[in-house]
Order: sequence, then structure tokens, then C-alpha cells
Amino acid sequence: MFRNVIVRVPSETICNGITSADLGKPNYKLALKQHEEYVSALSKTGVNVTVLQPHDEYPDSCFVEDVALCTRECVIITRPGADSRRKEAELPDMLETLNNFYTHIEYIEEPGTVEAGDIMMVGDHFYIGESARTNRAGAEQVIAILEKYGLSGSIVPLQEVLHLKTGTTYLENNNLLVAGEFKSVPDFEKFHRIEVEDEEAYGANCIWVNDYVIVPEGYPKVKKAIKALGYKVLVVDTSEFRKIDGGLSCLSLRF
Ligand code: CIR
Repeated sequence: MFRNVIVRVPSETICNGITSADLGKPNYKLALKQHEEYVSALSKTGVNVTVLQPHDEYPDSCFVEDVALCTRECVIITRPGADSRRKEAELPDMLETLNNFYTHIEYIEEPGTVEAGDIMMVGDHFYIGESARTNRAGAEQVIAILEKYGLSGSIVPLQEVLHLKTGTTYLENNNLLVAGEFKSVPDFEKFHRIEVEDEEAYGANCIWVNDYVIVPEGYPKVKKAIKALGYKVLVVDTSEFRKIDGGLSCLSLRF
């Protein structure tokens, strides 16, 4: 169960966010509206939401998921692999907020790089994507920190997508949504896997929050499959975030 969520309002500079999507620039006003709808969907799940203010110098800073890994024992402040995002992990308002919730604060250090969009929590185990943003040194630091607190981690190499959670979501109760390259990860064979077709691949990035699953607007097959598993489904449009490779999970820290 999650009690707390942290989000950051998108900044007007969101149109300069890093992208590989070729879907045009995000519309700022629409992004703000979608972000408000995201916060209201989260509020329906019973969590307490802390809303941080925008930071114009960091166009991608609404994607707060990447700057910290929140576990039940500690928070790990990451060291983002993207140069333009590195200092997002040092923003004082985020650090102060996390400090209010956690006694144990750990840090990823050079030469490690980690973006926590690459880290998927399954109970006390954390799958860590080794990606263009999260390197092996970073992943190994995460595992060493987790082990200090009685938690564990393992590495899943990825090639095709930005972050691990771009293409896979753990829905609790042993259910795992998988798209693309994650359909054939041996470590995931033990889960009840729900395969997402290529045409709905973006829909593989959902979030489970307290028996609700928040699903992006426009992915009917994903939505139907999740409903069939008995979850309460909330739908939020993330079209403007998709334009800069962002999705539902990227927009919050949940713990
Ligand atoms: C980036 O390229 O870093 C951002 N434009 C998108 C980050 C998405 N975050 C995530 O998947 N956790």
C-alpha cells in the first residue's frame, strides 16, 4: 500500500524536454491540465499528494520518478544519466520533502548513473534496468544499498526503450504487464504476464496504487485486460508527456 505521492508541476519549458518520440512539442496548457487530472486520479486512491513547484531550468523535471528510489526502508537519491537532468536530483525542495518522510537517505555516486524509471519494485526485490541512462556501476550501487536494508536487487539489461518501466509494470498480485523486449526476459517468467501488443506498447506504462490501476487514455486493449483482472481502473490522458517520452509512472514518486 502507498500512503504518499510526490509530483512536480510541469514547467513552461517542457517543450524543450528530451525526446525521441517525433510527435511534436507538448502543449504547455494541456500538459498542465493533464497533470491536474493525474493528481486528482491519484487522490482518489487515498494517497496524500505533495505537489512541488515547477523548475524552468529543468524541462524534464516533472518526471520526478527518475530522481529518487523510494523503498520502505530508505530513499536513494539517483544520479541521472542524462546530462541535462543530472542536477534535478539535487533540487532542494525535493530533498527537503524526502527528508520529511525518510530517516535513511542514500546517494548514487560517480561513476554510477541511475534514473529510477529503470527500477521496478516487486515486494522487497527491485529489478534494475541497465539502459542508456542507468549504467552497471549505478545498478550495482543500488543493489549494495538495498542489501544493507534487507532488500534485494537484480539487473535486467534493456535495448529498445528508454527505461525499464517504459515497457513493463508490476500490478501486484503476481501480475506483470509486458511489452516488446520484456516479453522474453527470463527473470519475468515466474509472473503472470499480460502481454501488450506493439500498437499499444505505450500503454504498458501504468501505475498500481492501492488496488487501483491508472492507465493512459487511448489504449483500450490494455485497459480491458487490466479490468478483467479485477482492478479498479482510472484513465488519465498523458498525450503531452508522451511527446517527450514520459508516461504515468514517470510523473510521480509513490511510497
Ligand atoms: C527523458 O528523456 O528523460 C524525459 N524526456 C522522459 C523521462 C521519462 N521518465 C521515465 O520514464 N521514468
